[in-house]
Amino acid sequence: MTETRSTEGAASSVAPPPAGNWGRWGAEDERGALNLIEPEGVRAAAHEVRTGRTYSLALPITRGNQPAFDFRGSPQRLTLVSQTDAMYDGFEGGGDVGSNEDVLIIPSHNLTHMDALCHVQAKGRFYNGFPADTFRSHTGAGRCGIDKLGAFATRAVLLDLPRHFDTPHLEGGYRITAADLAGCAERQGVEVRSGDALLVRTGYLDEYRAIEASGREPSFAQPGLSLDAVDYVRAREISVVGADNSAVECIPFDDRFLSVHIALLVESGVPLLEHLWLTDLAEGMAQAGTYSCLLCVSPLPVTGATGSPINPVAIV
Ligand code: UVW
Repeated sequence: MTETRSTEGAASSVAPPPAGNWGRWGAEDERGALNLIEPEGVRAAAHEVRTGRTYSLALPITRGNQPAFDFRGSPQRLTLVSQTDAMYDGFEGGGDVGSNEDVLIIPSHNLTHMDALCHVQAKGRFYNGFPADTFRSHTGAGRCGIDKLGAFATRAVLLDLPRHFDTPHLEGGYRITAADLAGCAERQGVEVRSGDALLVRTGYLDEYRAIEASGREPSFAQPGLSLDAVDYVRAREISVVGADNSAVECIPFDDRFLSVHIALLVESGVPLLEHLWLTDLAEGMAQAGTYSCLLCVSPLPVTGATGSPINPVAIV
């Protein structure tokens, strides 16, 4: 189907990329592969809960000792008012009462976060062919902002690659292939279904923590999905991909700069969840003898934002 759009985000002429999802859910769609999550699938996902154990997949939001690209800076928790400010003194009985409040400053692509479909553009286009110049400094994303994705719940499958390969973590730069994912799923005895979230554990965060604790400098290279693994995601109609590394994809990048971001976010409309803490979940799932669960994710509805901190909750 050939779609048309102008530079204002309305219709002119743009051909969808091959093997992508442009136009699949309509010319105005900004939710991409999250459309694959049907109410029936959510009801079925609730039945995935076996033990009732709940796992937060978020890293602590602190100023230091966390993986972050330098240009993004650290999150800041700044005290706005504190109980020692005596700010209630003028109120009747207020002299005995105090309160504490913060201001939070958090780079939206630091720590555990969700990438909106406007996070990356290729050849001047976002997902579904929306022009990249619909993004403005003042108002943010005119199209495909994080507010357009919204909260979701779905069945999730965890693929624990270090366990599959019997190693503490995959090596920096390792390119995870479709065969790796398929082999891991088969070994774990789990089926991946249309609309599922795919959670990929590489062991990167465990390695990062060990290196940090030893005082050494963590490597820039990270294990992650290769372009070949994108075929696995597309073929199984996965709605969202998350991983315990910084960019879901491998670093150095496969083939070209941000190639997997382009293939998933831009071409396929598949949102990404990054810096997920998957180690406790993997342990709990191994004990429970299951690799599927209910996953609930709620990005902050910041209008026009390119991403959002998240605290994903997996219920096994
Ligand atoms: C990039 O990799 C550019 O950003 P993120 O880590 O949010 O995917």
